[in-house]
Amino acid sequence: MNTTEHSEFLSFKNVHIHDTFWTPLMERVRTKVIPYQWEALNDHVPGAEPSGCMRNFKIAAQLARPELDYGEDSSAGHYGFVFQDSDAAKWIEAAAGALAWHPDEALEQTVDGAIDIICNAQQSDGYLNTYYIIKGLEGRFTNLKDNHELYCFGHFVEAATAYYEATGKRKLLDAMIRYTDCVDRHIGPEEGKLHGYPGHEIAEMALARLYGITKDEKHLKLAKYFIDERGKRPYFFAQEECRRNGGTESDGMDKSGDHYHYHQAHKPVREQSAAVGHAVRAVYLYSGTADIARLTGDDALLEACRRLWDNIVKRQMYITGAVGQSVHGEAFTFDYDLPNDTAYGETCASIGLAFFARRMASLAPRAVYGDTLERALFNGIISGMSLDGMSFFYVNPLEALPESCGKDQSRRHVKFERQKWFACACCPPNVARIIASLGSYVHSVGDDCVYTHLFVGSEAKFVAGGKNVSLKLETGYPWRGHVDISFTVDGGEAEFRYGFRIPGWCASHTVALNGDNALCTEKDGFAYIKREWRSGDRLTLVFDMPVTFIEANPHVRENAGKMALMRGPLVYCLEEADNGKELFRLRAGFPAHHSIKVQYEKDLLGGVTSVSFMGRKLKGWNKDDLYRAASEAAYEEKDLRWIPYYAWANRDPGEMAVWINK
Ligand code: FUB
Ligand code: ZN
Repeated sequence: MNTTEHSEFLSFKNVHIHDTFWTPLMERVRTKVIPYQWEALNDHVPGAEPSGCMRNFKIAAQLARPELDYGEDSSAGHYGFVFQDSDAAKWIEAAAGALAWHPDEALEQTVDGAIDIICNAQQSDGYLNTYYIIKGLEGRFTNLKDNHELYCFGHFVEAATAYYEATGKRKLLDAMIRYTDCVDRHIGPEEGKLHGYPGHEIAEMALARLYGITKDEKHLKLAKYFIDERGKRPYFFAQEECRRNGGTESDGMDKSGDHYHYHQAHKPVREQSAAVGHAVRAVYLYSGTADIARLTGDDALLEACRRLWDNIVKRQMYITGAVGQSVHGEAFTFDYDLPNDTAYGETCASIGLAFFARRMASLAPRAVYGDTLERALFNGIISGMSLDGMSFFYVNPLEALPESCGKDQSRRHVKFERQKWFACACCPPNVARIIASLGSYVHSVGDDCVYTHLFVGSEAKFVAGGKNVSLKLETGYPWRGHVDISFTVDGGEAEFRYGFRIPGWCASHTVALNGDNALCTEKDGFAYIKREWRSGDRLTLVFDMPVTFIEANPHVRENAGKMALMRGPLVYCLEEADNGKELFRLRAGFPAHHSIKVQYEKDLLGGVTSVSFMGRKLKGWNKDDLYRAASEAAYEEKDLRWIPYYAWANRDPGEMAVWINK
């Protein structure tokens, strides 16, 4: 493994964002989403699905009684999904990110209060999962496959590390270290322990992050064990099922791997090469695998990550960075199968893809990782949240026809209006936590090089060339491709290489250093300048950002004869609100470039750059003729107005399409 290519992303603590695009979004998360979600976790949102999440912690901590009226589940005391705890963890993580850029005593007190309740529920041996605490501890660690114990554990480890990073407070961190010890006492390679691993991955990357703080080898070892053990024969999931049913472990010996594609446990991770199964689980696993590959220098794991990465981005990813094509199992399907109107594209899955991209970028500076990261962020992730921050998409289709969503079972999962909350509320707090921690996706620092992966207005502080350096990035991205980067070096010069990603969508760019053309070396889509940087040095990057018509690989049968539109990192779409009904009757017609109108509209959808040009529309048709002779003359001119995909479904509900006929 070429460890000289490794780098570590700066923490959100060290990258202060002030960006024309992202700051309003982050502020929305801080001032609206986080308070709203706190209300939701406490069942205080009228008309929304109850969560039961904080109430479960109170019952587990014996601070509340279980018999309050929560419907059928109330007799058993625990309300909601087995993984309800994870919503609180994600909320804490989001709050941690927000506190890092905007100190807020009241919010911090609320989080501290939540942590007190959560820690009160912790058992004397460190165990902390409300489902089993309430339902009976004898059941714990008996169904790792389905019951999300290690998923909730992983989310809490993530929350604890984030809150510690943001505030320096250790209460939750120490609680999670104790919980890790507890898990470690029950699961591992030693005789007498369960040779198991998570049914829903995340603990792998969470433990890697914990190790980053504690440097305790035990934490890294447990994460590595989860990766190494997964998919080995005989299958642990089969064995635990037999044990639950009163059989012996050997009863599960003959179960085939086909049962475990959903969990990516059909074969050892090192042997996997195609993304399969539940998409969120998959991308979380690959993210954790990339962490362990880097931290342990394991080439076989790195190769597996590269194969899985290629399979996703070259064959199974939507243009929006959505992944997981099918509602059945919320899962990947097969290469080039990318249906637009039945797409699943769970918001959490795009978030997981961003996690994976960040980790792959940490392993080697290749532009494709940052390209994918920004593709997911600017499109499939933020489409998950309304512009007012008060409603959310779980599923992110690339085409919506309201009538079909209501009348066709196979499209029931597709919504054309965002919802306030969900019984399974994994996505809203996940969007909040990634946006709140955006600072940790911008730059990474390696042995002799500092890399910029995302162009986000910000001020970053780090050590390079032995000096304290601050790097200020100013940009009008994603509307304009102009980026100014200025350096401040404490105490003279600092020699290091500085590399920035040349976005994959950009065909032509210029780089100036202190006003003069700069000579850069380029490798894998990064441009590099090595010099003694000093205060006042300024780089000016100009990325040409024309409107681009995109085709899909011809194997993507759903997009045959169709095109999509991008400008910079943004994918665009057509909506009924601008273009009328029956978007499927439209044709783009490839206008000459000069007749494309690109216009920043400050009053449209919170301020967006729209794209308009004259396309064509199939003219009237007698409703009683199901078929007729085809004719080019049947088309009339039609002005098409495109808006960024992330902003769809923020006006009157209606149709939407990303891909239309050429
Ligand atoms: O299983 C926990 C979460 O719920 C998953 O990550 C989501 O896909 C949803 O199924
Ligand atoms: Zn989700």
